[in-house]
Amino acid sequence: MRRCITPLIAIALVGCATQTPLDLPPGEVTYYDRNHDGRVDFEFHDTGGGDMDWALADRDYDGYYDIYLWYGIAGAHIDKYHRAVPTGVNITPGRVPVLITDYGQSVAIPH
Ligand SMILES: [Ca+2]
Repeated sequence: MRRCITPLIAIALVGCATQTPLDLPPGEVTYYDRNHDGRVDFEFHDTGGGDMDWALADRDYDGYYDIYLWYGIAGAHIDKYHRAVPTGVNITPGRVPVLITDYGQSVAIPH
């Protein structure tokens, strides 16, 4: 019986895990160049609902996203993420459409 319970608990825990960008609806995607070096470093996904929007941010401008942000009513959930930033996409001029981006790189990202 114990062997049956352990896999069920594991499945239940996975089911409760936070959604990753792969699970989230892509919505309308816009790209930003925050440090004006010509390379994308912030990708915003507008899903049409304020509590479902999400974004990817390259915190150190090395060409790879470092975190994803999932916006909710009480702020943003931030977690690690690693993927090369896209090339050949249209960069939207101006500031990103959200206030919370990466907290100015001053907040530790959970492991
Ligand atoms: Ca950039």
